[in-house]
Amino acid sequence: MTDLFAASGAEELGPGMFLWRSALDAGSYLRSIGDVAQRAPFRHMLTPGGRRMSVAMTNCGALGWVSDARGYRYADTDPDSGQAWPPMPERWRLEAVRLAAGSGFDGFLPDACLINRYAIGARMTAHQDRNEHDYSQPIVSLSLGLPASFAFHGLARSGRPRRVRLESGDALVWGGPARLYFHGVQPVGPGHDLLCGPFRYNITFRRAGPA
Ligand code: MD3
Ligand code: FE
Repeated sequence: MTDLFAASGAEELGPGMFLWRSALDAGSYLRSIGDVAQRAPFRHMLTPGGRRMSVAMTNCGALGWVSDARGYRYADTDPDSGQAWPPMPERWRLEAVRLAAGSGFDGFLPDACLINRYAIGARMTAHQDRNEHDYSQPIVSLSLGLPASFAFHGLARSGRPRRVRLESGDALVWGGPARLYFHGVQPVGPGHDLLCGPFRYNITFRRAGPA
């Protein structure tokens, strides 16, 4: 923990990685997730290899992350409806920009917001996020509902990862040298969250398109 960020409440896990504990009002986020999901329902996408992802996903914002037999990419319409993704709530965007700036990343311009829903047992294997144009822009992630063990490596997937338990209301900012780190989520354990029931939600804000 650096003194600079200790004062503002973030823990610097490593260069470019900032953890903000209890930074969010989970209830208000959950309501907005419901609004997005009414227009763009959660769905289990297929990996390029044809496997059904255990995490259910949807998106809001100008661009949304999609996966299918053709690969991983960002799309400006929901492939299930042919419609534009629902707009990114302005309060979400402002919060993401504020968290990025508070972590040392001024000028964050998110145009994509991926919403992950983990039922009990759902997980995300280690991967890099590299479908975005500009790796100088950070990724801001918000966790709601059931806790999960988040695991991260460095620029290679090798070796034993470091682990962080993410709880409802926590925010993570990844930029600079950490932007291309391998990371994943261990299977979510059984439990019940007062707001989110048997689910964990993760919202990630990204700059996906060109500046
Ligand atoms: C580190 N989501 O959607 S969020 C993803 O909890 C994703 O659902 C996880 O990985 C989740 O791609 C982790 C934290 C996170 C997001 C993006 C990163 C960490 C990151 C990009 C680079 C390095
Ligand atoms: Fe990721």
